[in-house]
Parts: sequence; structure tokens; C-alpha cells
Amino acid sequence: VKVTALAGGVGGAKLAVGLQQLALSNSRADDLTIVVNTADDCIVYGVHVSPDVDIVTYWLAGLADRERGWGIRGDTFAMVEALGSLGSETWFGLGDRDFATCAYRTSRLAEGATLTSIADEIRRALGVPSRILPMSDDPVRSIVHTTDGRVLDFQEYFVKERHEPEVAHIELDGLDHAKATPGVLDAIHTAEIVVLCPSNPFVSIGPILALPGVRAALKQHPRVIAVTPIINGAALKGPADRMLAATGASVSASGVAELYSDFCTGFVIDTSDTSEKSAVIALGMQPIIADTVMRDDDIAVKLARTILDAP
Ligand code: FO1
Repeated sequence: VKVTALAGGVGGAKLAVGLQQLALSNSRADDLTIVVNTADDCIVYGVHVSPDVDIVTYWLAGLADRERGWGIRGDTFAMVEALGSLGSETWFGLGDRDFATCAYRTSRLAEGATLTSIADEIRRALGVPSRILPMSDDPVRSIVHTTDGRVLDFQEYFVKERHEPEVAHIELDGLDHAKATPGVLDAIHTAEIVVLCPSNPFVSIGPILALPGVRAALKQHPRVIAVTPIINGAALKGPADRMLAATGASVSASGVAELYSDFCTGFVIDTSDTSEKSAVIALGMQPIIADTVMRDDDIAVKLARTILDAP
């Protein structure tokens, strides 16, 4: 089955691992494409970091630090420590090998390469069989407006302030001039199934959906299945639950399902959250029940199989 998945960081990466293992077990590695959010990209320590693209790449390469979720297992932090001793701020923990990835990206961008071709070069160099597509080659940035009137870059909000501030709204800076790459739209059109990973609907999936043509392509697609990032009223990781509450939506799996109800045909809820089933049906989607907490790769593969087997 030709699959295209839309993903943000860690939750997206874990499901991508399950989908990739399934594709590999059928000797169809090139059937999987992951479209990844780039709205939390940033320039740190002089290099272009694409956190979600790098997280997905490292997980698919088997290199990820699975405890932290981001970065490379066993990486050292000598560069950041040295910068700290020079008086720099060091709240962003970019490992030394991770820095090399980002330095490579930065120098290739300066040579005129696109984010898409650079992501492809990096994933091939690290032995990733699946295609990894940044959502756009144009800069789009999530800017966080807090209820106390501050305006923060996404990583400043997420890492420096540990996503503690209350969010009033998210602005997608650059969206007016941004396009999804032709490869992204094509990957949606040609997939037999499109999967929305259990990533934050506002700052991970939201920026992908906001690009011109993406939502329309999904509306035309006969099989789009999303996996809930909310279980029993709470996000497994990150601020998705508080962001849902801030919009006045119900803080539940069906609250997320509602955001996708104009194009999703199926919605995966967790086995511990089956009371959400009727609300998903009422939204016109097929409810699918599965273990969505991907504590290991076997659970991720099982979840991937349940999604692909769903009607
Ligand atoms: N997340 C943190 O909470 N603290 C960090 O110091 C940190 C460093 C980091 C370095 C490279 C990278 O690719 C990701 C990194 N992340 C860090 C994760 C990242 O900021 C977020 O998980 C994503 O932006 C949200 O998807």
C-alpha cells in the first residue's frame, strides 16, 4: 500500500517507524512518504535547525535518542558547552552530531539547495529507506502569542519556556508567500492512504494543512485516517491539550477529530478512551480503536497495521 503520512516531531516519528517497518517487511520501503512540518525551524548557534525533519530522520534511521525523543543517541554537547563558556545563551540543547546535520543543511542552503533536496540527501546518507519531505521550501514560522501579551518564536516558547506560557493564538508567519512543494501535493494525490500522525494539531499538523492546496487535496482523497494525540482528555506529550482548551474546543479525542472532520474518513482513538467512539461517528468518521501509546516499535507496527487494515 502506498502511504503518505503527515507528521510533526516525536509522536509522528514513532508512527513513521511503525509504518516503515511494515513497508520493509513487505519489501516495499519506497512506498512510504512522510511529509514533515517545518514551521518550528529556527536558526540557533548560526545553523538552520529543522527539529521535526531531524527527529523523523533520526527515528527512521534508528539513531534517535528514544528517551529524550529528539537528537541523536549518545551524542555529546561539547559545542554548546563551549559556547556557554563564551557567554552565549545555551537553552537549546543541540548535540555535536546533530549540529553537524544542521551545519550541512546551512551550507547547502547557502549553495542554493532546497530544504527538500537537503532532507533527501541527509536521509539517504543516514540510510533511511522512506522518503522524507519537508512541507515547504519556503519559510513558514509558528509564532506564539501568549495571553500575557508576549510574542515568542516557537522554540523560545517550547524549549526555553518549556511550553508553560498560556497561548492566546498561533500565527503562521510567512504563510502568505508559502507553497507546499509539488512533491507534497503529489504524495497526497498518489497515496492509497493518507495518515495524520498523533502530532499537535495546531503547531505540527496545522501548518501543513494551512499550505495552499493541502486541505483541498485531502478533501478529494477517499482514505484519510488520523490518529488522536489526545487520550482521556490529555496530551501524551507537549501542550496540545492546553492549546485545544484555549480555542474553546473540547479537550478530547473527538475535539481533535472535529478539527479534521471536513476531510478525514477515519479517526483512531485509544483503547482506553472508547467513550469517544460515538462522538467520532457523529462527526461522520469511522472510529478505529487501537493502542496509540507507542511505548516500543512493536506497538507502533501494530498501530500502523490497524490503520492500513481499516476500511
Ligand atoms: N527540545 C527540548 O525540549 N529541549 C531541547 O534542548 C531541544 C533541543 C533540540 C535540538 C535539536 C532538535 O532537532 C530538537 C530539539 N528539541 C529540544 C526538540 C524540539 O524543539 C521540539 O520537540 C519540536 O520543535 C516540537 O516538535
